[in-house]
Parts: sequence; C-alpha cells; structure tokens
Amino acid sequence: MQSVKIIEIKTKHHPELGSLSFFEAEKDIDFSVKRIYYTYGVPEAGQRGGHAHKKLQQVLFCPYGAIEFILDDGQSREHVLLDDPAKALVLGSGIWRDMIWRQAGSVLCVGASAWYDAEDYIRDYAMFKQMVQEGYWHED
Ligand code: T46
Repeated sequence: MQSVKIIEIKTKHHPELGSLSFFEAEKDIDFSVKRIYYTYGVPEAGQRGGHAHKKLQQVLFCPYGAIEFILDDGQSREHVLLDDPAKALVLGSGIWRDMIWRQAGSVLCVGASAWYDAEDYIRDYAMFKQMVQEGYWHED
C-alpha cells in the first residue's frame, strides 16, 4: 500500500544488558520530527484511531506490547501488528487508521512531521472516501 512502510529500527544488542533501538529523522525516515506523543494505559481490546490525516506523516513504534493497525487507503485494507520494539510503521497522509490494543499496557510512541493541528484530521469515513475518489492525495 502506498504511503505505508514497515521499517526495521536499527538496534544494538548487549548479551546481558538488553537492547537499544534508534532511528534518525531525515535519514531512516524522510521527514523531520516536530512532535512526539505516546499513548499508554489502554486496556486489552481497546480501540483508538478512526481518522486519517490530510498532510501529516508519522513514524509509529511500540516499545512494549502489541498493537494492531488496520490501515485503509480508500481502495484496500491492510493489517499490521506492531509487536516488536525494533519495528516501526511509517504512515504518510491519506491513510485511515484504526488501532486495537492486543495486549493491555502496550505503549504506542509516535514521531510526527508537524505540530498538532485539529484541522489536519478527517474523522468522517464517508468524507475520507469522497476525498480519495476526488484525488485529494493523488500524485501526478
Ligand atoms: C494518530 C494516532 C496513531 C493533542 O492535543 N495533541 C496531540 O499531539 C495529539 C496526538 C492529540 N491531542 C488531543 C486530541 C484529542 O483531544 O488528544 C486527544 C486524543 O487524540 P485522538 O483521539 O486523536 O487519539 P488517537 O489515539 O485516536 O490518535 C492518535 C493521533 O491523534 C493520531 O494523529 O495518527 O494516534
């Protein structure tokens, strides 16, 4: 699916002292990170999301637990499970996302390309579908 990428986060493992994962904006992802937010304390089977973004790009990772993403570009759907701290999902604009917490206490961390802007959200699925049909995200 265009605008959806799964990347492996570079990781250094230590035989006794665990692992350290890192990624660098504008190198491992092709945008700079202007905002960081994280979601936690969600019960098992809790659902969040239910929106798409007009412009925002994000890198999402789950340092603890398991979170399922149901991604929809208006034509097809794809399920992605973030259950590995060294795996990240890079989401461009124009992707509807629903998230289901598959493990209580799972933590979702996000690096976003822009400051928070409520106007960038599309929270009405019918409107999202209409924007896809009208070519809102169409690249020439
Ligand atoms: C996304 C998924 C993965 C702010 O005031 N500032 C912020 O930076 C964010 C992200 C949210 N908020 C407010 C807006 C709402 O009043 O926090 C409240 C909860 O946000 P929302 O219902 O959008 O949360 P999720 O978990 O459904 O969605 C979030 C992001 O908003 C969204 O961009 O892609 O995580």
